[in-house]
Amino acid sequence: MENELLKDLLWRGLINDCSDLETLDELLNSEMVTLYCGFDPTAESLHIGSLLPILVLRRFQLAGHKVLPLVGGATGLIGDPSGKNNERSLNTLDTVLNWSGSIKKQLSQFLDFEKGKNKANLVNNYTWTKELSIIDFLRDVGKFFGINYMLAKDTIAKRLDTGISYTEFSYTILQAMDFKTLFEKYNCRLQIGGSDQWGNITSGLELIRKTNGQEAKAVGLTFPLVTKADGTKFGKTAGGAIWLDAKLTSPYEMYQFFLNTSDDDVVKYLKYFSFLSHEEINLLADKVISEPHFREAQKTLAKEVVKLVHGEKAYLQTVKITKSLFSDDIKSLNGTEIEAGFKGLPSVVLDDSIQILDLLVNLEAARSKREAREFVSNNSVTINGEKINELDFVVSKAIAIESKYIVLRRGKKNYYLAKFS
Ligand code: 383
Repeated sequence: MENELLKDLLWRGLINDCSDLETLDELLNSEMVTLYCGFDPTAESLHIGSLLPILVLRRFQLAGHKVLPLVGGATGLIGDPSGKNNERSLNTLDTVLNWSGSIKKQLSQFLDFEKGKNKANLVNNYTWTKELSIIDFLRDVGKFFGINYMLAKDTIAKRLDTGISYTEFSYTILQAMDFKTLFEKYNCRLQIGGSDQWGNITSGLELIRKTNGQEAKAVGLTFPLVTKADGTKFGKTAGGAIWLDAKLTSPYEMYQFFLNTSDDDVVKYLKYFSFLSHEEINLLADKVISEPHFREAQKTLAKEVVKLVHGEKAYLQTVKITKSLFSDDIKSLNGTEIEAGFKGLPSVVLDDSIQILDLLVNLEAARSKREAREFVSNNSVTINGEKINELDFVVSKAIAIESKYIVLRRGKKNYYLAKFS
């Protein structure tokens, strides 16, 4: 292997499968290669699972190649059976077009659409799929897909028992058409995706080979799906999925998510999700072994990802929230920071001033007033960082941050949030 980018991807563990590594190596070394990766609009935001593919696109762009992120306006209306055990429910055209818009915005954040001859170009398969007639589709495309060939595809084979509709069965042909369309329109030679996309990517290679001739050289490349050493699913937390949209997952939450990475996973994730050099990552890998308690690798990972996804400013704010919470300096936080730092914690809305003992019970920080009394007398309750030891203390708007936020801590680390309406 000659190509520096491929060597880097290999080192980072980002190559799972390639239809023709030799050709790809040659291509990447000799020209600016146009490549694509597709994202189906299945929610209003992309989630952490899409971050790896986006960053791989970014690696290709930084190496001088031309990337075409594709929004699946059409395929999002059909539903990819890959990796799914059940038939998906269909979303309306309005919803999918709406989601396509927000996904387009999110993708723009990671790739350069403005400068240079390799500036990224966003495409949407709705453009070429929406006007295709059923007769043309069956005659011009369907003929190239043998039923046996399709049934042998992993994602389809796996669904034969539980059932698969003709709709989802056809999905792979739509994705194949995309590859062929981009190949012809933009000389797009490479499709990348997670390993779950192998079947769809090879469908495209098959269609191009059959319709554009033997010398039409197109290549498919997949990277592994992100896994966790303990076997649980990456990207899911008790609070739900980790989204790339700051309104759905705050930068602080994302920071905490990566900070919690286990020692067994952290080096792998640094390779996947950061643009740090091999030397920097090797150094951090050594520290995971020699001084794991400092968690420097985890801190670096969390910092790098939050900076990539949300920017430097959001990262600094995250650090501020983390420090303030750690030192109980709640009063230095503003409302937005409190919302970010305490999202998902038990909370109540207050209409009026309330006695501390009642608040403890309301928040379920104490099981009874008697227990609440015990906590206060034991000095184990703070409000906005200040110890409360009067049993008849009244929590009012006047002491709330921005006249709204009351952060209650019981014991060392049980936090609760009350908000004045
Ligand atoms: C649609 C039309 C194309 C090419 C690709 C597509 C989308 C593709 C798909 N991808 C997943 C998605 O949209 O479903 N059929 O959520 C995920 N991708 C990437 C990557 C991944 C895949 O967006 O493995 C994770 O993120 O390929 O599951 O012409």
